[in-house]
Amino acid sequence: MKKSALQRVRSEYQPKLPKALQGTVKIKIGPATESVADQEEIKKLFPHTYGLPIVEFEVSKEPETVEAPFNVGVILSGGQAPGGHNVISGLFDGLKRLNKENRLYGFLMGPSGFINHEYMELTADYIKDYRNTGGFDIIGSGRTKLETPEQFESGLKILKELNIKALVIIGGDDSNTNAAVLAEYYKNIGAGVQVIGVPKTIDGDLKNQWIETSFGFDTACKVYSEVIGNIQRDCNSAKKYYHFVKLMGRSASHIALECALETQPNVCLISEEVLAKKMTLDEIVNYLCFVISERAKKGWNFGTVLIPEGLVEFIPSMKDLISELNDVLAVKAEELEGLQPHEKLDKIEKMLTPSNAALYKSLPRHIARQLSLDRDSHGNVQVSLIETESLLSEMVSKRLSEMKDAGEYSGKFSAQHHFFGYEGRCADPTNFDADYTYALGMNAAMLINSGLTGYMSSVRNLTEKSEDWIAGGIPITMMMNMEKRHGHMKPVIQKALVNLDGRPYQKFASQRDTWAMETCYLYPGPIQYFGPAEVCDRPSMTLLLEHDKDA
Ligand code: FBP
Repeated sequence: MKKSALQRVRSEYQPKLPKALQGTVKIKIGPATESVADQEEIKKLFPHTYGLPIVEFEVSKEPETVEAPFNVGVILSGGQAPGGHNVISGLFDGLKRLNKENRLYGFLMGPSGFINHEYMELTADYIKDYRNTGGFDIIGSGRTKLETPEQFESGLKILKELNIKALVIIGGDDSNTNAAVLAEYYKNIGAGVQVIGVPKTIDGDLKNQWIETSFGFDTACKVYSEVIGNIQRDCNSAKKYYHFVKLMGRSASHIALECALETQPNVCLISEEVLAKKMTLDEIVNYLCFVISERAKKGWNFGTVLIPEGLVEFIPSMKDLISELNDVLAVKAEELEGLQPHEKLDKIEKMLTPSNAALYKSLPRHIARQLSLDRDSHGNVQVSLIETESLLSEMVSKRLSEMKDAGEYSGKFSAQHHFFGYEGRCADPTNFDADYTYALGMNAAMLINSGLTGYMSSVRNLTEKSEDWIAGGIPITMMMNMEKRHGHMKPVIQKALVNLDGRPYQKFASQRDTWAMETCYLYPGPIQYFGPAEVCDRPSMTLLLEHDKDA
């Protein structure tokens, strides 16, 4: 395989491990746990894996003992996140450290590879080319939901055939919820298979008191921030455009917030705030027009606006519309099939309740069309396909001309649109993500060797030096509560949205007016792998602020 100069050098990088994982480990078992809410229901649903203790690994003075050999399977689930390859490298190295005979199998293209028995053995030679690289191409990923007993039974057949005693599922909140269900199922039938989850998603919404961050968030935000910084420099040089930048993150606005803290744009919208204030689309447009007209008074007809990908679903009126559209598209699928795009839109409009029909009609046609596209496998609207950045800029442009006619605005408005999502999801991991993911993988091997199931690999204390990170496992049931999904109450891991009382948001809110009226751009520059630790190993601002550190 031909490699770039950086690829060649970077493949030699040896990720830093917490002290506890550098040699033989000793397990420290904590007290029994409870789920974050709905204890009785969750306990009933997980009779074998509820209430397990938190565990931590410590340095052992005992010499390394060679354990009996065993085999492990691994699945990459959902959207790519930088560091997935290092989870697998760390898992592989941990297994080999325990016993050279241990084997690791990768299921191909996500959970479907497990269900359909598509797999490969991961050898040292094969893994070598993927160390410290981005992407999930080592075995591929997919979004098949692993949730039915038939799928669990089908998977069990291949696990037995390959003599696999533990399965590691690298995924987001849904995939880890399903990992917990699978762990319970296998325990209940005495299958003798352990299941361990690893917290992945660039969206940063799989986090809580025990999981400080999901991997990939750090790298993705640094990639986006570099490019936003570059755009801001361009913006400040030519002084002629407003750049509307949509940032990935299906639901929560953690990515937009982190990028705002890193780059100090003129505006950053936070979906959670929009929801809390019950803001309408008109109010958002008015706010943008206010900032733009104030800046125009200073002769500044340029600026940057960051928009979280999930915004439309947080605007209450849009949320109602999307929810009714979900029903209409599901129930009236046959009637809508085969219609020309414009006929489909007209027909849908007639099927909606009057207030939703009015909103639907007021949207630019291309946005109405995007809102009416097929849903994903979870029944959700595919927010990454909705051009919220152009929706807002078109509405702003219209309002500004009205303001101009009324003599309230005399600037020039010209917009550029960007969507940063896929560009950052497969970037080579930062040192932080490379170290964190390698530790998560090595830690998963130690959890398996300790005979545990239904646990999430956890590495904490992440704002300290990596040698002081705390490694261990958190029972997944502990992070669960009951939520309504597709009309039924289900046990799920609580999703972490931006906390409006938290330090990252508070810091942003205290400075945004200055960023709006002045020009205070920060230019973070590209990710650095070699150089001073304060540049190369710095965690995200979100993580630092959440842990009461300066950022
Ligand atoms: P995960 O939650 O699976 O990590 O994926 C997150 C994400 O990258 C979102 O930010 C984005 O909305 C979505 O995936 C895009 O999905 P797809 O890769 O299917 O286009």
